Amino acid sequence: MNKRLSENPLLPNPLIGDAGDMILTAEQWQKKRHPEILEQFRQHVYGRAPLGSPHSLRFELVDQSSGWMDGKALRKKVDITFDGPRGTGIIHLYLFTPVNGGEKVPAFLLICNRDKENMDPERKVKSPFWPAENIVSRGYAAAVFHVEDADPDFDDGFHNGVHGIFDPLGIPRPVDAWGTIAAWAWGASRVMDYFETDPDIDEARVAVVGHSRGGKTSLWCGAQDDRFALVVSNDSGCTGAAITRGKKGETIKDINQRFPHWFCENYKGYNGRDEALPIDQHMLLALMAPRLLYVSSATEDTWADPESEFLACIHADPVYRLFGVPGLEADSYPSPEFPLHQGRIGYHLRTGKHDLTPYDWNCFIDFADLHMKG
Ligand code: GTR
Repeated sequence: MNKRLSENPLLPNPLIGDAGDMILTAEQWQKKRHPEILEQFRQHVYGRAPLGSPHSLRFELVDQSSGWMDGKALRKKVDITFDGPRGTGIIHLYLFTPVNGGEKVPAFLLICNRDKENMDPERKVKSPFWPAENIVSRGYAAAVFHVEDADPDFDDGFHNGVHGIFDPLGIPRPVDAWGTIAAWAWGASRVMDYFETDPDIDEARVAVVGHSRGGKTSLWCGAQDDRFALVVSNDSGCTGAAITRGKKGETIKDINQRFPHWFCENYKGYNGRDEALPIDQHMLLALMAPRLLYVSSATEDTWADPESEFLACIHADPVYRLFGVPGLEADSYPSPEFPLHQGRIGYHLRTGKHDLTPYDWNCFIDFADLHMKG
């Protein structure tokens, strides 16, 4: 393995606690180190959601119909509604489940950050971004919601979306208040709340998938919500799967300047000062251990920096080993189209541009078949 990929003396060690203590057992990790790292990401990067599942949360099945996908799928449309002190919000979930004689099925939930036509519930548009027919044909439910239902993706001073509904009025916004990525992650967890009530879904085998800004979101969601058995990040790059220290392409400063609403205010204090952060993104990945994690990159996606995404997997691996399971099984940086699927961290590099493609989806499903179906 080349030097850049195997060593970086500046990287914080996930297995050394805040007080300098060595973490030697899975139990110490779970009880002490996991909460410490999660707290640091809340405080310095993504911000703190003011609540988990609201008491007001309710699910309305607005459509249930059969005969979809040549009779092989059932479609549900579910409105996931919540009230806060300053309004009501609705996440519109679309769900196709394979017809299989009543057995609960595992599911892939996509956090959709692209145009809504990519998630067409009528299936007039069959976008490769969400290949629902393929997902269903392989025995998984295909679920999707749009990020905009949780929070529109622009900087409005946090007045719209779930920030506007739940944030207290009349006090200055805390420097660690939740940003937009945290709001989207909160939305994905509310979908999991729904899955726990759906008799067709095996809630113990649900994957959350996101591309790019959606991939940053799936990682932050999975880090906080261990009900997700598999967390998939595609081309998530800066403040997603990619190690920040030594990263090529997008930097903390770039991302905070272009998307000032994505992270908490504190994160802007690290513009040009990556090394001052007490954490790095391999520690975010390590928060999934020993659950399943999948990171994918594309050769031309230099803004995200594929090597730094791979590097994060390498440096998350020791935490998986603490649990007695393999994390990333790799001797070297893989060639394109040579997916690494043996450990509990999967990785592949795809030839091509920044995108979420049928190749990527097939790899995620192959990985799920291997680890989640047995
Ligand atoms: C880019 C941003 C990336 C990535 C991407 C996307 O402009 O710099 O961090 O999130 O958008 O979401 O497609």
